[in-house]
Amino acid sequence: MTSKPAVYEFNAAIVREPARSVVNGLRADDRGNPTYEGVKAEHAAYVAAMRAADVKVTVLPALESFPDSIFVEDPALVFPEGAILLRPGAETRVKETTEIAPTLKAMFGTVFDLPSPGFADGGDVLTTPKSVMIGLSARTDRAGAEGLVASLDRLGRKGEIVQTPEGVLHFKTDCSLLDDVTMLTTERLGRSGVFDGFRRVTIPAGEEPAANALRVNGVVMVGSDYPRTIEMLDRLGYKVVPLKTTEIGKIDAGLSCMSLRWHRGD
Ligand code: CIR
Repeated sequence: MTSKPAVYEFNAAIVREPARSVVNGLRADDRGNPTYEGVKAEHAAYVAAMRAADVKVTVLPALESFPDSIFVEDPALVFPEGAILLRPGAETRVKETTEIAPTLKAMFGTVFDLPSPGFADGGDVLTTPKSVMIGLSARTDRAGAEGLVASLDRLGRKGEIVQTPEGVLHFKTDCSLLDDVTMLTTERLGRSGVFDGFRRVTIPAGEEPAANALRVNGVVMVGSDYPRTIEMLDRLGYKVVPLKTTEIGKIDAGLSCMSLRWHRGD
């Protein structure tokens, strides 16, 4: 008998090539447009790191009409048991769900739609061994979160509604799971008490965007612009893979956003 994979064990992922329009991606504060070439290079390195971590990556073509469509994490959620098509909270992103739906329907036996009404972005959803945490934010409202809890229940998963810190794009902008019991978190999110059942590793002040790291199998992918976070995780014994996120950071993205990941049974 084989044991159940850990929630950070993945053998399959979906990514989407950046479109040239990615330079017009949504952002809260304008620090200048990212360059297309820069985003493309960061995306390519990310895909290579996924493959090096033994993940089979399916690469979808770019969608020029959707500048933020490289961030495939937001329009859907995937689990070994099935997928859930979400309704992103930004108007320009809602139809990304329609674009990714055929791929998910071809790859998963079970695909649910988020019930109406409400909105939910995958960036607000953190799967842990205890529950699937859903952060309320400007993108995920109460109705969307409650609909998602109902969809998760149909997949046999427990949803838990929490709060994303004020002014933070997504719940996972500020946290990531490092292992079964440890959460990497910003000080502001850790302070809220949502991770009281976890061991907490706090991001050094000034490196907050590093919180959107990504544990994949034996490695933790971390933005290479955050040396103190990298050193801290290294000292704690994690095998860190630094990846450049400078360009995607200009449109408020980090490392979880660029893939949908799951453990595919045979
Ligand atoms: C947006 O504002 O929707 C994109 N510019 C960034 C999305 C990042 N996605 C994520 O954190 N899951």
